[in-house]
Amino acid sequence: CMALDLRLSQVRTGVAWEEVSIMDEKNIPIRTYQVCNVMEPSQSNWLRTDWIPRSGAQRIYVEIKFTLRDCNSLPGVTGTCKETFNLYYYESNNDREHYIRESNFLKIDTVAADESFTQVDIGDRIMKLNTEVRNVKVTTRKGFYLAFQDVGACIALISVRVFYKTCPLSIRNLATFPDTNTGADTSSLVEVKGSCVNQSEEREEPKMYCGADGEWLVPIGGCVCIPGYEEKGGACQACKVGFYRAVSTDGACSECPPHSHSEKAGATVCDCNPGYYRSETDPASMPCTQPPSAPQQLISEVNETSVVLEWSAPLRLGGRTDIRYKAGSLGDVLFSPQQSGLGATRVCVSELQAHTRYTFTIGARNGVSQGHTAGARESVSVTLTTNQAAPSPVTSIQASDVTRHDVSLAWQQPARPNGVILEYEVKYYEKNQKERSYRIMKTASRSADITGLNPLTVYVFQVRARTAAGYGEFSAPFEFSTNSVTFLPTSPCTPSTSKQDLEEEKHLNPGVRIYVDPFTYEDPDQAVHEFAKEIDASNIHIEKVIGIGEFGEVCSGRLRLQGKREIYVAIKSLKAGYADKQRRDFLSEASIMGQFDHPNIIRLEGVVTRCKPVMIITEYMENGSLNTFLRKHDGQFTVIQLVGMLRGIVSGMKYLSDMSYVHRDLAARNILVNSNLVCKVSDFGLSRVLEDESEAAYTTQIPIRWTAPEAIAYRKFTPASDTWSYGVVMWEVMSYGERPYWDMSNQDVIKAIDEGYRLPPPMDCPVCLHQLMLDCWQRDRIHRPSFTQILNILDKLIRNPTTTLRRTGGERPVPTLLEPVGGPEFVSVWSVEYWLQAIGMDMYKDTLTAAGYTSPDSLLTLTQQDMASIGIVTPSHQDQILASVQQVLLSHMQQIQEQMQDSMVPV
Ligand code: ACK
Repeated sequence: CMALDLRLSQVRTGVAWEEVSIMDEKNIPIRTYQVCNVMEPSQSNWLRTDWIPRSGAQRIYVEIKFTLRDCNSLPGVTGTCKETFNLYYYESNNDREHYIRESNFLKIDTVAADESFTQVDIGDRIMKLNTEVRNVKVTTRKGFYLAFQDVGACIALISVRVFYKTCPLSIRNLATFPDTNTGADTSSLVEVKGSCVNQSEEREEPKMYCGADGEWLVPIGGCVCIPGYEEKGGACQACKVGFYRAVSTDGACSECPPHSHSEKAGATVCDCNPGYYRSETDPASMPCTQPPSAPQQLISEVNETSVVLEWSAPLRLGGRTDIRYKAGSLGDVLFSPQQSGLGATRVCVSELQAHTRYTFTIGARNGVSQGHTAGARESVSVTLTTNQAAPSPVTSIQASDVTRHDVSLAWQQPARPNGVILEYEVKYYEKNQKERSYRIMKTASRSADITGLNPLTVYVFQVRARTAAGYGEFSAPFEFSTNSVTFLPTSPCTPSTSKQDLEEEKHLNPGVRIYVDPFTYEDPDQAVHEFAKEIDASNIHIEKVIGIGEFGEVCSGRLRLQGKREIYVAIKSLKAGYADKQRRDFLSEASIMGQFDHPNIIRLEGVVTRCKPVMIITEYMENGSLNTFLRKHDGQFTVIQLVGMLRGIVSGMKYLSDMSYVHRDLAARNILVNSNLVCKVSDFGLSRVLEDESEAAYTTQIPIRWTAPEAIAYRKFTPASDTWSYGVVMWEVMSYGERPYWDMSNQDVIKAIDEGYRLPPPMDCPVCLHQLMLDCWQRDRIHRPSFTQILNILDKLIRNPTTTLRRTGGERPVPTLLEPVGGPEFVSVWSVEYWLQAIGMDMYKDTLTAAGYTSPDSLLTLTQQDMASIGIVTPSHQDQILASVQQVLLSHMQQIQEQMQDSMVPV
């Protein structure tokens, strides 16, 4: 309760009230107000207090102590004697009112004496002391006055106490609630918001209600100690050293889990002891743990060219249950169910080479392995040798040179030959005859010329390979139809199809699109309109000349077609005064281009043939031709960007070769680059094919530096000769537009190639890319990779650039001597250094070279003892080197064997 400032001494007396000093029961003098007009009727004697400020209170309490004479105890009193008095109040802002009219006061209550009178000695009288409390709402003014009205009783006011009630400052659920005045009504509840104590945060908004009697009611919500602190006696105290509290919803601080500690009070997490770790997802309550030790008892079971590896769990799991295993091996092998993240202690390895030594490692990892080691080796390994196995099926059969009776087939070596391929067997039969009657042909090379077929007949071809281990499975059936007409002599080597054939082809082989030679049309305009859209010249807006082409100017400009956005285009025009033949040749490019639809082939928008000049409209390539573009930006691209360009080109070339189109002039100058660095194959002019083929005219037209030897020698233009050119484009790209063979003469280039020399790796060119170039430049065209294979290889490099593209052949001065390949020792592109780098053992480069191990042949005799004697002592390193030596030797032996076989097969 809070007392209000009441000064009794200043209570104004009315006419009848007297201020009297008396002694209280302890003989202390007190002042009282008395009245006792019991003999006269109609009494109304008023006594009021000074102004009392209400100090924010809304309901005040008045406690009155008084004595009252029992009318019966007064001798001779008539009916005028009363035993009650009235209590009044009046609210006011004025603290100094002299006169307040009685009618302005509002009555609080009539007060009567209590039953239980207390006896009080006042002077010589024994009185009974009454205590009465009344309350009233005071909300309208700053303060109030109280008044007492006597109506004819005999009263003495001993004391008047005025107070109001508050709910006292209190802390509930870690929230502080301030001292709060109670409400105005006897039933009112005042809502109060609490504030969180130090080092605590709100869990749910803390609230309580202050009741009319000064009691706090209904606590809601509250606060919780922040992490690192715990609740003690309504406050938040820091966790002691060795304890932690991670989240505010936890209970008290907890002792640090095993293998961890906290050095300061107030820890939210305990740090791991040295050598122990926690993974990102481990809760703070979990003990710190360790990486596992190595798996144990690795055993292998070889089944031909697959292996089952089984092992048991490590000795020490490091205190965790999330152990996973990872298998490793050198080379392209297939792990199932997968290579890493293995939950079970078993993995199957397939697609292994037959008769080959492999080393497999099994490593154990858990949630804390990343960046930490268990101190000891975490993996076990096993070395084994696979058994003999038949070759895997032949893939990618391709037909070329199709005539009425003949077809040339070529195919890829099986992905896993599993030994030296002794021969291939081609089985073929007429499709509608099924396999009732078939013919077999055997060949040592990867191609076969099949003759004596019936015209316009669908044949099914299947090929299988044989090694010492026997025959492999047949390839999937490959269907092809012989022609009804023979080819025009003008395009002797382009495997194209006449219009009539195309119709039949579509009928026989729905879904396979083959390029149609526009020269099989009698009317050249019919051909061009079959494949190209005629554009009205008024829709073309020529802006500027950007170059000179074979037939006239090349301009840039804009094209607006109805209902389409305006686009930038390149416009090739045919210069005035042309002959009919030139018009036909010029438009043949559009007839060819119009058949293609691929993101890496320049797109034809249309042609203008109905008015002059005759024009070919193509998409506009902002960066112009690739060779000039690269020269302009010498050294400015990353290897990945360059490989990205090469990938685009090969993707376009694959599309062309799938359509059976042979480009014949693939070179960086005929690749165009747009603003996004997308490369597109262009220049489909047929003129070079159709010109007068007399020897002299012919060779002057052939781009010698880009052309495969067989195409130079006897005009054998095939997808494989395009592959040769692609190798040269790779070299141009990696050397930023350098001229192939620099300033050597054409004759010298032909001679050098014939002698087995090839362009060296450009500066900073990754080894694997130069290797791919060398593959494209294989003398025997059937050994060159197909565009599909090149595309796959580049995709692999792009997907895994750090391990594949990082290795360059070092900085080489350019120009330099060409590198010999295919010399008598067949080892030119192999080096100890690259090999050791590839298997991660480059630290032994000097050791091995110093001991004379510099070629695959020299490694033939290498043994564990040899290695130990020259200082390679770590058993796992010895294993790894030996396993890899086997593989190196095997692939070299195979290569040599193939080259020897090929040299025996007449080309
Ligand atoms: O190297 P460039 O700038 O790119 O010079 C040649 C020139 O015309 C003669 O062929 C350029 N050129 C050809 N076709 C296009 C095209 N579609 N977009 C942009 N430039 C082109 C080529």
